[in-house]
Amino acid sequence: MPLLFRCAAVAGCLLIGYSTVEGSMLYDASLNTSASAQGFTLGQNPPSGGASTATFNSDYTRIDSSGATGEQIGYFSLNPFAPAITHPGMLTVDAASGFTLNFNLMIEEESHVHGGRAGFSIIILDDNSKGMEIGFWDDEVFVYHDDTTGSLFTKGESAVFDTTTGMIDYELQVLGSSYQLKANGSKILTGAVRDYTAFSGPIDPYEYENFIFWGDDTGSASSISRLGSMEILASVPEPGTMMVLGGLLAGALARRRQ
Ligand SMILES: [Ca+2]
Ligand SMILES: [Ca+2]
Repeated sequence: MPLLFRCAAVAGCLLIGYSTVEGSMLYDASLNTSASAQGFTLGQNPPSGGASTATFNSDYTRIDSSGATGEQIGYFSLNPFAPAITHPGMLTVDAASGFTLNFNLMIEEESHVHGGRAGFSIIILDDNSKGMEIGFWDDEVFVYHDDTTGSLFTKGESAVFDTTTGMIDYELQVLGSSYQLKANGSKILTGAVRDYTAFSGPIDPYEYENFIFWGDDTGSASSISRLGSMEILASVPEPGTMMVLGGLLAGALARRRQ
């Protein structure tokens, strides 16, 4: 519900910096088409001949990199070889105004060569390349440090959490300089929004803007995962956002309808 209308229900409330919320479903397994058909780009390393697979049905996309830990496989919201090719449903998101990523995920199994990597990750970056990379083990969820909260891509805050019990609804909320991650409605992680741009490489996805990745992005871990859906919600600040309800609100509503 747009915050404007939620606020409007409270007589006499003061509108300070109100915003509307825009939502976009980026992947919906029930459509029974691949995530590629729905706008994501599948990336694999090696590009061909690997053992890892991505398959889909009407309940989830299943990514299996368990046969080759050194391989990487996952879905990008933009084509890493042609970043102008983006998921048509991706929104402009900004931590300052706030955004939420909802996803429905089960980890069937995960293994890692060392304790600093996860075989399944979700990356989301805003329009300033700020955001989060969240790693999923079978029994733990954690956020990777950037170069200011710790050593780059080492394990940051973490929660002991069983990711294998079924399809779990995760909600990642980012607002300002902090985030929180909920699993089936319960908060499991909170901390600082990260900036991973210190990373450098021939492909440097951490520089991307309005970017999402999900899958196995490391040569040091593997997983089998099921992703049922992914939705992005972005708060959009309205201009002229300080007014008292009354005639000013009526005017604002009239303008919004134009
Ligand atoms: Ca891997
Ligand atoms: Ca960089």
